[in-house]
Amino acid sequence: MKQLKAFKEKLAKGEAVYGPFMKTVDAAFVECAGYSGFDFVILDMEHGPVGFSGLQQLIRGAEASGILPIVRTYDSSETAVSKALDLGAKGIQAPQIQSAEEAEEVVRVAKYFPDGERGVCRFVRAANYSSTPRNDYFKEANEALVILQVEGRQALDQLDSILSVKGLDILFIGPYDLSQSLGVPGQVSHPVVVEAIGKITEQAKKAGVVTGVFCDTFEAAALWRKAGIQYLSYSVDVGIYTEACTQIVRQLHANTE
Ligand code: 3PY
Ligand code: MG
Repeated sequence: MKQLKAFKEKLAKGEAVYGPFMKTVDAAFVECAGYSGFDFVILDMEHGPVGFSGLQQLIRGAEASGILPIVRTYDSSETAVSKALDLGAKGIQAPQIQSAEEAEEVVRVAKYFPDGERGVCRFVRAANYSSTPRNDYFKEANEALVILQVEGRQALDQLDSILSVKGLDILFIGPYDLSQSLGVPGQVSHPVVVEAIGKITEQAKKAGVVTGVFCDTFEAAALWRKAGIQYLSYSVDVGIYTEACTQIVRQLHANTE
């Protein structure tokens, strides 16, 4: 998929990539994100309602509108990861990784031989239901991104070993869970959270690992971009829609009353 190649090229050049989390189950929202110029969408199975049959429609929407479909898996188990990839996700993002062992396990179930031991089936959507020649498919499939979320205190203590895991493409920082684990739930711009994100970013930079973060303000996006974070997940479809509706209602009242 050319979007995956373009995405990787941007990261290799030190550029930023942008995309929202998606919690809606209608592919139209994914298409809107694609047509508006975002680089990727994160289809959220951890906090959103989508199941696997809905997920494949969202992935089709991403392909139709030329945006890279990444799936945040509901956990880091084998089925959560490999089913998302079987349906055509070009990357998986596993939540709540606390140790190098957990990180290695995600890589193991996300990659085929020789990089891992992902369960093999070539009669899946990702292999065009067997139309893709098998050797091409296994090789292409191993190009999918492995993104791991660190968002707990334990992960901070284990960071160096997590960063050394082979097959990790992007280390993603979840500021909301991180804020809770640091004792200031929801306060994502609290100095202790900002300091922790800064430290993680620096540590990852030293290890040569690309970082990502969630932000829901332009100020946070600018701050973290300046710190060197490249994978910027900006807000959530439902939040973006709510914000737009609120502004429209406010404007209508102001202009018509
Ligand atoms: C967090 O902030 O905890 C995330 O997982 C990002 O959505
Ligand atoms: Mg989280």
